[in-house]
Amino acid sequence: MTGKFITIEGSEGVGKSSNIAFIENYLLDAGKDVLLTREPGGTELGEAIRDLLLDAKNTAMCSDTELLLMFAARAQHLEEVIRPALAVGKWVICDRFTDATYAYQGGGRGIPESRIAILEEWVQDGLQPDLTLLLDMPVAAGLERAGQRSAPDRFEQEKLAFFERVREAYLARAKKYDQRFRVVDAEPALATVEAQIRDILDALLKSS
Ligand code: Z5A
Repeated sequence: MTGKFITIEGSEGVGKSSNIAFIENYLLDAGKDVLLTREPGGTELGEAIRDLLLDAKNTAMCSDTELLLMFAARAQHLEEVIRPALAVGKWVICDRFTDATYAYQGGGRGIPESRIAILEEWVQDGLQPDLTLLLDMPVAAGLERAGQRSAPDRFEQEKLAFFERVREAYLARAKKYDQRFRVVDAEPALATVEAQIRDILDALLKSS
């Protein structure tokens, strides 16, 4: 028995957290056994790695270290949480996954895709999400929403141009992998965003 693997992606302030709660409840109401998790993190070791990655004090972290830490956390997450959950038929909702690496470390930091692809193949061994929801909106508007937060982490301290590259990389992946990606317009009011997501989930529920 195999579950479904759903990942949620997007740049700063697009409302991932707000919409993930909706997705979880919608799938629970549909009778699915749901597991909610996140990256970087999702395991005890992964959460410790997350702390290193997000700590605004770690200004000396180079891009390759950042990339390798993302995949170190992911290897643990797949082994300990994601693969076992899928194997017993759970629907795994993951707040960010490898598309975030292509967007942030690839688009944002400028690491070549080919290097990321080597680690992806090594760590995932062919496993890909069944569905990736990309919440998309203009970067400046997203940053304005996110700007209400008090203490920005190491990523949130980046400038507009960084997040523009992140968004472009996400949209390029959505185009390239259009079988599993669905792009959601995240700019309107929450109820309108939820309506788009509901249609996408209904289609997945129907086909499974
Ligand atoms: N990262 C990476 O570089 N490489 C990787 O491989 C992975 C991750 C896996 C942590 O991720 C960082 O890790 C992330 C990328 C990097 N850094 N950044 N940036 P995270 O997912 O934990 O962090 P986040 O991006 O800050 O996510 P978040 O906390 O879920 O924020 P959000 O998407 O912006 O969601 P939100 O908190 O729900 O919404 C923001 C605000 O907007 C909030 O006040 C809401 O009430 C409001 N909101 C939401 N929707 C609406 C609508 N529709 N209208 C009006 N207002 C709204």
